[in-house]
Amino acid sequence: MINEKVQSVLNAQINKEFYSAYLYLAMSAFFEEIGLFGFSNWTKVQAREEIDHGMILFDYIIERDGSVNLGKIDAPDRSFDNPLQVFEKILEHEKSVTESINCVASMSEDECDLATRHFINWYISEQVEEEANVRAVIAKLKMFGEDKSSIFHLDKELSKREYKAHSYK
Ligand code: OFO
Repeated sequence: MINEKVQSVLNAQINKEFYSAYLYLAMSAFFEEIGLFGFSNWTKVQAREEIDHGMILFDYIIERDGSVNLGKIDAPDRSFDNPLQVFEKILEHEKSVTESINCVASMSEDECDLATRHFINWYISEQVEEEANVRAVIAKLKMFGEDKSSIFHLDKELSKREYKAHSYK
């Protein structure tokens, strides 16, 4: 049986992952509306990965003989202006998710739940990768400024991102 405090932070993390999926979907819709279909693809693929992140936590709680408690998912932010502003919001959001994952790690250590401490390492690495990917896009967007042809090429690059199902095992 999983420790109750650990179970509670894992359930809260499921909610955060599904909120992330909602947020990326809202961003994808924004990019679709302004005709940046590659950016739309990138954020839509990320939304699917976030659902995987939530489902991995869901399966893990069940595997540990715990209870999954699904909470309400907040409506996502919809105040988007341009690609740079959206990616800066993504970075800010992912940093908050990283903090939350770190709290799961530290809680599982405090509660001597070493299985969860080991399990959550996958998320710790995933967050490092996600933040780095977003920073790379921000760097390009800052370099390109208002240069429409560079944005067009970046849009093409982001259209190549493909969804691959995530699994931690
Ligand atoms: Fe689940 O990594 Fe982003 O939020």
